[in-house]
Amino acid sequence: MSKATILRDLFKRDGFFKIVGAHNGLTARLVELAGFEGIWASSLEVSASHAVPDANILTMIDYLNAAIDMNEAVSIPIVVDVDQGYGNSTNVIHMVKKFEAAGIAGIVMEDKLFPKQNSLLADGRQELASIAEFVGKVMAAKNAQISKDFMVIARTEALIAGWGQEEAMKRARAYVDAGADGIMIHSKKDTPDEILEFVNAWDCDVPLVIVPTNYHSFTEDKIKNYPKIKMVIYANHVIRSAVTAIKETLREIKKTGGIDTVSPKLIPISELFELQGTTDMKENEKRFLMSGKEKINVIIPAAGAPLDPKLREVILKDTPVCMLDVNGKSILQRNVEILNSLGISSINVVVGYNSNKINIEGINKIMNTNFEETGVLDSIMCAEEQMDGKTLIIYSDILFEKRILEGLIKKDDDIVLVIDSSYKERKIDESKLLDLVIAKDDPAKGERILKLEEDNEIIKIGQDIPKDKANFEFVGIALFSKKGIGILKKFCNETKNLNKGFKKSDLGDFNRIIQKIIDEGNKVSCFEVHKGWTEVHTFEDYKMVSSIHSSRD
Ligand code: SPV
Ligand code: MG
Repeated sequence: MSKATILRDLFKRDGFFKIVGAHNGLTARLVELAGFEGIWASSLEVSASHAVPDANILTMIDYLNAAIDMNEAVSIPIVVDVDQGYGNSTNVIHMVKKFEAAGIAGIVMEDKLFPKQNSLLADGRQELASIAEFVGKVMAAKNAQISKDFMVIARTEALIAGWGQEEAMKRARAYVDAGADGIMIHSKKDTPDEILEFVNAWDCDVPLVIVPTNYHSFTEDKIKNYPKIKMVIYANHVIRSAVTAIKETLREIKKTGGIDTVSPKLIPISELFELQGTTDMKENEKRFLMSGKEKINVIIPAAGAPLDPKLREVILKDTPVCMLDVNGKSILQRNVEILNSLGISSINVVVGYNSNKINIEGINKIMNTNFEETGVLDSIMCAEEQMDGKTLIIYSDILFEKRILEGLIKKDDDIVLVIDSSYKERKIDESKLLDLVIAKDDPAKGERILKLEEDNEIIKIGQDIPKDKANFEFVGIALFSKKGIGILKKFCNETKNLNKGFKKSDLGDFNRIIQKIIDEGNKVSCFEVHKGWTEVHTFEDYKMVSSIHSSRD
């Protein structure tokens, strides 16, 4: 339902309803939270909040922007005080177009001349437009609106200007004839007498609106006796109470020489955060920002010497595998670029063998001095300090497509391994040891797939799994939540403590520790891919990736 319809329905209800003046999103929200039915986008409040007089000094755009802020902050309708429409009928047409398009429920337009001055100003210049001119403006406004429910309420300032009851009545009737959806009758007297005289004489079937700022003793228990009054505006009490509170706070800070005594009297900062929609923002962050933009630490174990003699002797010489040049760019450089493009910049590379050859900008090198005697898991654990939150472990000798990481980091399971269902299709050297996986569910048949939602999990992982039993291969990429990385660290440290005099790969390989984690009842989830990655262990692997990766990427 549009806010214009909601406003119209409020006018159809029995009795009257109250709207309260506000000047920005926050004050409008406070009005809604207090349970009022609508917002009065008061020209007095908005201009005062800019510290300028309420005298058409701000422009239509200033009032429109303030109204938009208020409208976006609340779910109740906004009735905008549009002064005299900021000009003649031509300005009115443009004004209605703008305010209606912004979702404003209705406007109150007054029959004063431009520039107007506030109605309550003691010596204010209260010059009225001719009836004919203002009738033209009401007709222009009604003609300009698009939806049938947008409300144009005409405000006569005849009593404010001292032109008397008869003039007020003549004007109000003429504005109704011009199509006004309501009449606001305003008075600056300190009793409701002249308003009541008007209300009692009112005989049109169009609702009345009042603003009892000066005749404030006319409270709701009295207003209810006048059924022609349908909307009551408490026009400026929000900004006046704000000024009262601000002055008091400033006075106390000045007087006591600090904020110690005043702080407990104020709303906690947490309440301010809540008021400005921070909870919603955090919720949205979880839903729509990549992994809630939780920082991801990357560990790349790259300490070992290359295993394949042909690769080492012919191509690498004394370079670590991660620095292997694949068409003009090293494996590590390519992977760092993918990580950076996903906003991941905390990249820790555990180095050992010819560590001086690993020179890439934007990485943190961590030394595994014992690299000759230890394995991949020991290298990972060299970065234990860096594993203090969500952690991505990536083997140093693999190339992969960006989409794999893009999908993986959206998962929020505690431990997720990337597994590939294509290994059976690949031509593989029989002697090559693969990190095979038995997952609970088989891969889906058919085309290249990338399953994000399925809840598959790993049952077994290891190089000793019979090839015909396995349904996937571990790619060498694993993601751990803060809790998940805690589990990995706990298992590694327990293993170390068990083996006193711990040395040379006692920790076992990564697969073994994952298997242990599973065996002790922890869930290890998976992110399934079909191709899109390759490892570079051998000279043959190198020839293959060189033919795929061009120097352009
Ligand atoms: C306003 O709140 O800006 C009004 C009401 O127009 S009054 O200030 O009484 O004129
Ligand atoms: Mg006003």
